[in-house]
Amino acid sequence: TLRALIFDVDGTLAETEELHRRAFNDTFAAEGVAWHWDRDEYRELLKTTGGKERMLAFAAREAIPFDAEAAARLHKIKTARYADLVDQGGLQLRLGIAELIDKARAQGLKLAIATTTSPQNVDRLCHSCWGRAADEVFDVIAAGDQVARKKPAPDVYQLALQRLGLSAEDTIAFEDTANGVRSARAAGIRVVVTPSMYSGSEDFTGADWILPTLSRANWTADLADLLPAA
Ligand code: XBP
Repeated sequence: TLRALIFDVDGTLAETEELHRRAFNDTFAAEGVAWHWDRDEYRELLKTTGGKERMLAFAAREAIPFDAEAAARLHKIKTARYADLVDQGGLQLRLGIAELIDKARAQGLKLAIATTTSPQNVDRLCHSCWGRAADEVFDVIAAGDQVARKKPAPDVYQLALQRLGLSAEDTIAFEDTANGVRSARAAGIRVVVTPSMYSGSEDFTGADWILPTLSRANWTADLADLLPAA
């Protein structure tokens, strides 16, 4: 039986990656780092999950001297900048998310997050989009730095399951990227993909469902039998 829905954040709850990209670029400019990531570059860099890891991967590719300490320092500034950008408003939940979450709640399902980003960023998004703190919207929040290996490793989904006190068969994951699908599947969790602005051309092999959005029309058709009757 289905007992919980587990959501990825970036690209799944909302199209956040342009704000992340801006926060990175603003940080580079403010700190006198001569990097600028345009959309094509960022699409490529998104293959590395996690902001610190992404900067390290970029530096390695460009053979620029850069270490974990430098990444951590810049990332702190980037996270503060991202929070400011989210607080300015303009971020919207993707189509169907608010309704799906309300319906899941009404049916007694638990709600969880399995994300590569930080709990602070999840909280800013929840304040901006729901007007509520993250722990008022979700029962469990499993985040990137709380596990050893980021997506596509299963760690963050395993942590979410552990905190929910459920097994994989009791849950469905919602993702927007190939890395996210691999992570959820590696944890044994069925996964719905809604491709996002940056992930549209990825290979979602392994996904149980691919839906253009989670709008009511899509999930009643495809997920109705998985969601317990009201
Ligand atoms: C999204 C990411 C994140 C964000 C940046 O993964 O890869 O790294 O781009 O977030 P997911 P941080 O959709 O699995 O959450 O800079 O806070 O790491």
